Amino acid sequence: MAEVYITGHRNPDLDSVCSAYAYGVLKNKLDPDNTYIPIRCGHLSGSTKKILKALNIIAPPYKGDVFPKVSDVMLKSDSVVDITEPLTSLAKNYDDANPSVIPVYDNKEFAGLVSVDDITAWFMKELSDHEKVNSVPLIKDVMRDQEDPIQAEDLFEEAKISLSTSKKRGLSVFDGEKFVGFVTRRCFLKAPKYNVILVDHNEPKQSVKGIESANILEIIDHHRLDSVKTTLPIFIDAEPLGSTCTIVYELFKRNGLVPDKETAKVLLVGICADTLVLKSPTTTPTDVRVAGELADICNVNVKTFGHDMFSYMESLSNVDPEKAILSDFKRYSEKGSNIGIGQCEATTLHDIDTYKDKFLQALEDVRDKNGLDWAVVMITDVMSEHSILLSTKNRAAKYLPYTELEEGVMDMPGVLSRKKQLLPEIIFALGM
Ligand SMILES: [Mn+2]
Repeated sequence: MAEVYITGHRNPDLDSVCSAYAYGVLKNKLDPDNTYIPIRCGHLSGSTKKILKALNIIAPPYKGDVFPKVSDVMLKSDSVVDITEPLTSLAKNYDDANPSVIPVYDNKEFAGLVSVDDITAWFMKELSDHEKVNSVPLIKDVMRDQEDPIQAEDLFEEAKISLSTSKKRGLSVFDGEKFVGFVTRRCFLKAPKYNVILVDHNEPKQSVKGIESANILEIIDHHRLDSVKTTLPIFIDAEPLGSTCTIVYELFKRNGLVPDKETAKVLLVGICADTLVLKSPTTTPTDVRVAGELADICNVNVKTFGHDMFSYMESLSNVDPEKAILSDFKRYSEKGSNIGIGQCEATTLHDIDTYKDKFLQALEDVRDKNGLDWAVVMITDVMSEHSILLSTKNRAAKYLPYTELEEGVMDMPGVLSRKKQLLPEIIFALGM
């Protein structure tokens, strides 16, 4: 029985979170011999949190990396041996497991590790002093100084170095202040690998930290391929559809299954989010059909459901502008310029005056901190299919085909897609 993590990318938007959740449901049905655990490897934006909460969807738990940890290899000992017991009481442990260290206790409190080296050293001294062993020592008589404990959450590779540079055969492992196990050199012979399925992304730099040290089992995605390398052949389902949730639903169907009502709702959320309620130019007929089928399962109307969903979003006048810009921010290198394009969704553009100045300021900070030549953010009102572009000063800005409302603020009626609509205009302007 293996554990397999399913993760979206590091900026966990609704499609990422929802596709991980729903694919976990499907995989656990198809393969009950293993456990599939949806996770997220980044923090949720305020709006994503609000929408999930309003729809009673619990986001997958946060897991920042898939590097192997001490807790994955540490040993535990069931027997509780007290340091006041004679050394012979360890005989059973040696018989059973032949360990190089054994944890011992002082009145139920962890007292330290006693090692074969401790025991050998005591006997050698006894023999050199008296030429024979006169009595059976107590465990506390043979125990020597202890090395500092390591933590269960410590990285495997770091703990391996700690132990190999120590004179000890084993180190005790703590979880905070509590003794939880111990490691010996044998624990570090081979690094364990986490099993991971990637959804809604395939590029290693967008993925959970430590992905290069994990086994990637599958990729389910709707982005361009710039994929991680794998050692074994894997299952990949990459389709140019509006959302990963659409692909996940198709996988349910291909396996002769229908998602339950809750899972259908989660999938519909992901589709509505990525396709801006089926209005974004990335929307395909498949997305439209799948959204309809999911809406039927949930007994809702796609439009109403999607619009309600977006109405739970946080007003941009209440958010930290830099965080909001960076929560969905993509970098491009085009025509010798480094540019960054953020996108924020809003339920209305009428309140833009209340926050545009602090967003323009934050854009300059984002540009400077990230070594960019030009930073812009499109504020998109999904319902009215309208965006406003906020932009740092750049000589190419005047070549954009949008009406300038005031300095750094441009009107973009009908523009919803960064990738398909705005980016080509930016590239064109840079070439002028
Ligand atoms: Mn997506």
